[in-house]
Amino acid sequence: MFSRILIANRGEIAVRIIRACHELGIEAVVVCSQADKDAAYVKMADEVVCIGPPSPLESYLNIPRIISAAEITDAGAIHPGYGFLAENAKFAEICRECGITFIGPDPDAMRLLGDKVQAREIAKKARVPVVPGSEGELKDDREALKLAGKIGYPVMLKAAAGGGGRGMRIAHSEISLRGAFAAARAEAEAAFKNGTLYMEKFIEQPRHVEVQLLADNSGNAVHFYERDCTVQRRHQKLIEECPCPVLDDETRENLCRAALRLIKEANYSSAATCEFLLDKDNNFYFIEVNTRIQVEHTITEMITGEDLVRWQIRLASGEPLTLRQKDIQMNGVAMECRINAEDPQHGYSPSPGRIERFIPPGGLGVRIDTHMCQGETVSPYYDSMIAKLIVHKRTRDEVINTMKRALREFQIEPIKTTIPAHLEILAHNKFVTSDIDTGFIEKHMG
Ligand code: MV4
Repeated sequence: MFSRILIANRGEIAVRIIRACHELGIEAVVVCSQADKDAAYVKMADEVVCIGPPSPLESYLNIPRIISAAEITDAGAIHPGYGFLAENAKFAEICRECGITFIGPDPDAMRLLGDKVQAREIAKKARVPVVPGSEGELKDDREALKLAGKIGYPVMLKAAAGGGGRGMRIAHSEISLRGAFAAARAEAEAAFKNGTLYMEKFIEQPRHVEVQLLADNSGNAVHFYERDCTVQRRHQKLIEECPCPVLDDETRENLCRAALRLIKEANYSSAATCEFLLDKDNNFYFIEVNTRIQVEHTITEMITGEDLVRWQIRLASGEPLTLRQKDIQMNGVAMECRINAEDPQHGYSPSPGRIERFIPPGGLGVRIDTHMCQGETVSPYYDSMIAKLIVHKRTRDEVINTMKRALREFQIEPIKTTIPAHLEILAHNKFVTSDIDTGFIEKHMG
C-alpha cells in the first residue's frame, strides 16, 4: 500500500480523498493554487504544495507542476478526483512513465472508453443495448442523411470525443441534418481537436440512470446498483437518488448485469460508471462510461455501506476486490442535493464571495460533504459546488421529508445558493411522484 498519496484536485472531493487516505493510514498531500492556499480544507492534508496561479491551466490542469509536486513530496500515487485531469489518458500515461500510480484505470482503457464510438462497439460486443444508430463513425453528411432516413427522425449527432452533453446536435429533418452535421463537426474539431461524429436515434423524454462499478486488476468486478440523475439543468446535475424510483427488480438486474458485462469486455479496473438513457417504456440504452469517481458516488455509499474512494485506492495498489456481488445489498433510499454558490433567481449565475455564516444541518441520516465553513471564501475561478447534502432513510418519502428539513436548517449567508431551488423541486408533485424526464427543470421550474 502507498504511504503517501497526492491529490490533484481541490474542494470537497479533495476533502473526501483526504478522509479515505487517513482511514487507510496513508498520508495525504494536496496541491493547491494561490486562490486556495489559505482555504481551511488544505490544512486537513499532511502536506500542501502550492503549484501556481488561480487559473486552472496554470494549476489543477498543469501536468508538469503536479508531477513535480508528487516527486518533491515523494508521493507514490496520484488521485485525480473528478473534473480537471481525472479522465485525461495522457496524464495517466505520464504518471506511469514517472513511476507514480494513477488512481484510476490504465491509460488504454481510459482512451478506449473515452471514445464514445469505441465505447458503443464494446457495449455491442458485450450484448449491452445501445441507442439505435451508426455503426462506427460517420464519414460525411451523405452517410448521415442515408442513415437518418433508415432509423427515422429525430436523430442526434454526437462527438466521439464529447460526453456530458458537449458537442451534441439534434436534427428533426433532412434539411436540418446537413447544417447540424457541419456545425457538430466544426464544434467537435474546435473543442476536442477531433471531429469524429456518430449518430443515435433521439430518445424522447428519457431519464438518466447510471450504474456504479468497481473492478480490480485480475478481472473481478462488481456493481453497486444504479443512481437516477434525471434532475439536471443544462447538463449539470442538481439532485441524484438511488435506487431509481421507477425500476422494477427485473429491469434493475438486467441493467446492472449489462453494465458489468461492458466493463469486463473493456478489461477495465478501478471505479467506473456506465450511463444509460431510460425511455418511457423502461427500455435502457447505454450512452457512455465515466472512468472516474463521480460527484454523486456518496449516495451509493449510503445505501451499500461501502467506501468507494477507499476501494479505489486499495484497487490501485493492486489489492484484489474481495467483495462478492451477493454481499452488496441495497439498504433504503439515498438522495443528494448539490448546493452550489449560484443564484437560482437569476439564471443560476455564480455567486462567489466570503461566507459570513455557515451552519450545516445534522441529525439521523444526514451527511454533508463540504470543504466550506464560516469565514471561507467561494472563489470565482472554479466550480460553484460548495456542499453536497445527502440524506439516507428507509423510504423515499422519508428522504424527501428529511431533505426538506435539512435544507431549511442549512444557513449560508450572505452568498446566494441553490437551496431555495432544491426546496422548490422537492415540493413539486411531479418530483414527489417521480413523473419526470431530463427536461423536468426547464419545463417545470421558473
Ligand atoms: C441523448 C438524448 C436523447 N437521445 N441521446 C446529454 C448528455 C449526454 N451524456 C447524453 N445526453 C443525451 N443524449 C439520445 N440518443 C438526450 C440527452 C440529454 C440528457 C441526457 C441525460 C441527462 C440529461 C439530458 C439532458 C438533455 C439531453
